[in-house]
Amino acid sequence: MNVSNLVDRATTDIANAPNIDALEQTRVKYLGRNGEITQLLRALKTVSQAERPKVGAAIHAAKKSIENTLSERLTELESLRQQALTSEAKIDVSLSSRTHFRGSLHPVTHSLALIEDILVRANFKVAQGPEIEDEYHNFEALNIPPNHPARAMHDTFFLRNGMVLRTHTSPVQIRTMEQEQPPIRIICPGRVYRRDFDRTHTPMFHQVEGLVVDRGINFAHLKATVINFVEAFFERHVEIRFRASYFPFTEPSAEVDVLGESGWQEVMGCGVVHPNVLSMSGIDPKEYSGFAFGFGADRLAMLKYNIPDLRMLFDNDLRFLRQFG
Ligand code: 2U9
Repeated sequence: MNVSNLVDRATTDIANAPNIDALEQTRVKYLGRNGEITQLLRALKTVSQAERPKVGAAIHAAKKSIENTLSERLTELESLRQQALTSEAKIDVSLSSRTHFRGSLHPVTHSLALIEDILVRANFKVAQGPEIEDEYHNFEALNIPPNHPARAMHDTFFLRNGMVLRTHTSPVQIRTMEQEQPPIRIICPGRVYRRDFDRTHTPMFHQVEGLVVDRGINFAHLKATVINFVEAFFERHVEIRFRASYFPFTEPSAEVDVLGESGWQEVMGCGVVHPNVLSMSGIDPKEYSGFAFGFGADRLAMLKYNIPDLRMLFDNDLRFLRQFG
């Protein structure tokens, strides 16, 4: 039984193992269940009593030695593998990075947030209501009876169940007046729908309407509110004119124009709430009066950012939208 020869062979095998898998096979060859060292240990019982301690010690020393050599080679092979992996994954730190864009608010979302911020700071509360309305709240309660020509002007989307897509957010104000007595000071932002599609009209747009009802409210309160709002929104001094107009739900009524680069631009409508509108919703017009205004937030965004075509706001063209980051 030549133990030292066995250790020499094991040492050579271990040194020649090219990788971790081969090394494991070498370990099994010598130390595994049927490995050479294991077999020697098993054969120990055939050795004479006198020789057994000496031979046993020699085999155990050989086993220890092979174990140490294996463990050293394993460390070596692992570090070689690590080196190979690192040099394979070549990272070129001089390569320029891919361009990526940070998201931003849609110009209409941004304008709506700005509008709400200005008016909430002016002590208006935000009120909301359904986009599918009955004709009473969308028309009749606003002093627009059936067959009134103003109904045709609204280009209404009618639903098969007799409801309509609201053509303005005014029904939200009606619902508020039905439930609350003055003082009322609300704005109603939201989506509205009209059958209309060209450079300055889209079938869905975002309206913001305001309503103030209290004792002694008059046109002067309306004027001050509108002027302060418009200048806060455009963030500059603005030439403003109030041009007499007509709406069924306000009397007197006016449209508001601002002076832009291409002359006067209409930005909103407004007026003193018609007494019929107050009384239909349960508010006594002899005790209270109110003013109201309404505008398209999309249209205001268009003017603020010099957008030539309202439809651009709904195309979702990233080349357009990225300009508002
Ligand atoms: C109640 C009473 C009165 C809201 C008003 C306007 C004038 C108006 C248009 C502007 C452009 C709609 O978006 S647009 O097409 N709006 O001109 N809106 S006064 O008056 C109300 C609303 C509710 C109870």
